[in-house]
Amino acid sequence: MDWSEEQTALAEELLRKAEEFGADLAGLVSADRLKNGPSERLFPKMRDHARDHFAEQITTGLPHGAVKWEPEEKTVLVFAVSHPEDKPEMDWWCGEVNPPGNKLLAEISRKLKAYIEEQHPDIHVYPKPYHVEKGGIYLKDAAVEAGLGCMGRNNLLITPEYGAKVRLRAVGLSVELPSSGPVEFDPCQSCARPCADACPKGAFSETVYTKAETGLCRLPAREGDYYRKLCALEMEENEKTAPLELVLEYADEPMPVIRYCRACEFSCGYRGSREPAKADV
Ligand code: B12
Ligand code: SF4
Ligand code: SF4
Repeated sequence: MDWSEEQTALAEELLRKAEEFGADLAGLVSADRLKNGPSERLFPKMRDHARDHFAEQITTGLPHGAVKWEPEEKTVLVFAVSHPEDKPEMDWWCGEVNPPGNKLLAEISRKLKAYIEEQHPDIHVYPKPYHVEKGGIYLKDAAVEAGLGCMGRNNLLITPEYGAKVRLRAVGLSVELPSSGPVEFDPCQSCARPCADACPKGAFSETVYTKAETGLCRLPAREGDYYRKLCALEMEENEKTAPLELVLEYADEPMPVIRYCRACEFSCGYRGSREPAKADV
């Protein structure tokens, strides 16, 4: 497609704004490119839907795993916030309190919506919730297609700047804009895969899906060897064993602080260009 000067300028403006509002990385991708993408297509074929309590939260009225799109959504702006190893609290759940990293992501979405609706009132903005079951999208697929990085052998988005240590969010836009991806980047090609060895549940030790069986060439952890059920088991244990701690910022009573496993993320051998060297962490 040939893009007008206005479309190109608007794309640049919105990406710049996302960064001004706190995103460390941002990209654009056409909604059509994401519809019925690899994650959505695999979902009904999954060996078991671990943590199926997500299914209880379906508010879209669609089958579990299906993505709800508004008819006028044309482009997705997907952004990332760095979650460095030396700020683990960005990812902690204190009781029911949203982790600080999650709050920041939601705030960026809100600011983008307010800004776009004020400056470009003809554009509708659809902030995407975290859960696909509640109207969200598959964020890693979107980030790869928008050029933020690639899918790693740890089944996480790996970005050139921050490795896998990012969290994602997106807003849908009712305007066609040029896509910013995908990019040529693959740190896994020449890597011994320490991420897989680091998993406390051995979630990468078995081929769960094959191209032949699923008809898909994009599989979890690329080769189909990420087993969601085992990973989810670890998450459940993290919840059950969360220590009671006093976090004065949130309450004056001790509450459980859940630190979900990040071993496959922290053990990734790739160090992003904007990350400090390991010794400095
Ligand atoms: C449900 C969920 C979970 C569940 C199930 C995970 C799963 N993968 O099935 C549980 C609770 C187990 C979980 C665990 C974790 N999660 Co989680 N999770 C989600 C959620 C809400 C949906 C993911 C999902 O259901 N995917 C569906 C399945 C079918 O897809 P999949 O296993 O990822 O496999 C697909 C990709 O690999 C893709 N793919 C492979 N190659 C290629 C190539 C291309 C070009 C493309 C387009 C796609 C593609 O195709 C596969 C399907 O065939 C997303 C948020 C969101 N809305 O997207 C966060 C999300 C994926 N989780 C995230 C994180 C960080 C984690 C954990 C580290 C825990 C933690 N501390 O937060 C672990 C990591 C597990 C891992 N190594 O994959 C981040 C990932 C950030 C990143 N850098 O990638 C996300 C995006 C949330 C966020 N706030 O940013 N998660
Ligand atoms: S988050 Fe933990 S349990 Fe899940 S795949 Fe990664 S290392 Fe394994
Ligand atoms: S440890 Fe190596 S194989 Fe695993 S995600 Fe990082 S770069 Fe890829």
